[in-house]
Amino acid sequence: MKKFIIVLALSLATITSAFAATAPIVGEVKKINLAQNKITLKHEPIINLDMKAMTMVFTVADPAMLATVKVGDKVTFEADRVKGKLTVLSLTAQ
Ligand SMILES: [Cu+2]
Repeated sequence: MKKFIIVLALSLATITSAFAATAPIVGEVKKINLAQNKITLKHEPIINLDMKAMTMVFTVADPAMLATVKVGDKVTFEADRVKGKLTVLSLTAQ
């Protein structure tokens, strides 16, 4: 019985993470626009946004993020639609 409960807990954890609002995405910085608070990223498919791999412009949630990366950096990031704009919520250089 105890084993069953552990298995159930693990399955629930897996299901919860699979349906999380955002998931880390692998990408590369192509362009940084400090004046407009935007970043161009070449990204892998984004499941939560139903997007294939492409290069596109995102708004960043926090302008300070733009100072942590440079063009050419490989990054992991999270993105979602915020007030209708595709927005980078977190950004980390690899
Ligand atoms: Cu895209």
